[in-house]
Amino acid sequence: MPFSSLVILTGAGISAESGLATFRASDGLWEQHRIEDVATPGGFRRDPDLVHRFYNERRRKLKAVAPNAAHAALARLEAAWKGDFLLVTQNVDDLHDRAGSRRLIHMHGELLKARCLVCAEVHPWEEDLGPGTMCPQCGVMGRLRPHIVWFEEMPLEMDTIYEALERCEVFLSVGTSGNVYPAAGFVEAVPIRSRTIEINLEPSLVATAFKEHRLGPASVEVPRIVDELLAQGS
Ligand code: BJW
Repeated sequence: MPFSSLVILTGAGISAESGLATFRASDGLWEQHRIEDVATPGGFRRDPDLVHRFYNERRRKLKAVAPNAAHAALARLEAAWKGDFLLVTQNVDDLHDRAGSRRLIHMHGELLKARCLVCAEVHPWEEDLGPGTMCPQCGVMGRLRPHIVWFEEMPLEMDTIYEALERCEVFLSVGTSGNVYPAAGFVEAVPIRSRTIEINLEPSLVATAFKEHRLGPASVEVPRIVDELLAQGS
C-alpha cells in the first residue's frame, strides 16, 4: 500500500499536558503579559530586560517538563512512515526533539537558542540571557536575543513548508487555536483533495476549513490517529 505525503502542524496544545502554559487560555501566557511588550521587536527594543525575564523563566520551566504521549506518538509515526513526512511546530519548546522527531521545523524559533544581533550567529543556549551576556562568536556584549519569531517577523523555513504543503495528501493539525498566521492558513494551502484533520479540545478559529475533527486531549487523540494512519498508510 503506498504511503501518503504527510504534513503535521502542532501548537501549544500539544505541550499543555506536559505542563507548559498555552498562550490564549484564561491562565495562559498572554493573560499575564501584553503581546506587544514581550513578543514584538519593538517590545524588545523598549525593554530588553522584561523580554529576557519572560523567556528566561520559560527556558527554566522547560527543563522541568518532559514530552507526553502525543509527542511520542508523532515520533513513532515518523519512524514508521514510508511516505514524505514533515512535522512543523509553532512551539519553541524542545519536546518534539526530545521525543525523537527529526523531520521537524520550528517555524517560530527555539527557546534553547540565542541569536546575535551583531554577527547573526545562532547559538545553542540553555542558560539565562541578559544585557550583560556576551556573544561567543563576535564577543559583543548585550546584543544576544532569544531565537524566537516575534510578531511582524518572518517565520522560519517557509519555502520548505509551502513545498511540503503543495504536495501534501494528509494534513493533521494538533493543539493550535488558529489565531496566528501564516500557520493558521496552512490548511488552505494544501491541495483540495487532501485529507485534513484537526485535533483540539475545542474547534479552532479555522475549524471549518478542515474535513475531519477529533475533539479531545492530544495525549489521547494523537496516539489514536497515529495508529489509524499507520494501519491505513493514509
Ligand atoms: C489542546 C490541549 C490539549 C489546549 N490537547 N488541544 C492578518 C492576516 C494575516 C496575518 C496577519 C494579520 N494581521 C497580522 C498578521 C500577522 C501576524 C498574525 O498572525 N497576527 C494575528 C494576531 C492576526 N503574524 C505574524 O506577524 C507572523 N509573521 C508574519 O506574518 O510574517 C510576515 C510579515 C512580516 C512583516 C510584516 C507583516 C507580516 C509571526 C508570528 C509569530 C508568532 N509568535 C508567537 C510568540 C513567539 C513564540 C513564543 O514566545 O513562544 O508564537 S505568538 C504565539 O502564538 C506563539 C505561538 O506559536 C502562536 C500560536 O499559538 P498556538 O500554538 O495556537 O497557542 P494558543 O494558546 O493560541 O492555542 C492553544 C490551542 O491548544 C487551543 O486551541 C486549545 O484549545 C488547544 N489545547 N490544551 C489538544 N491537551
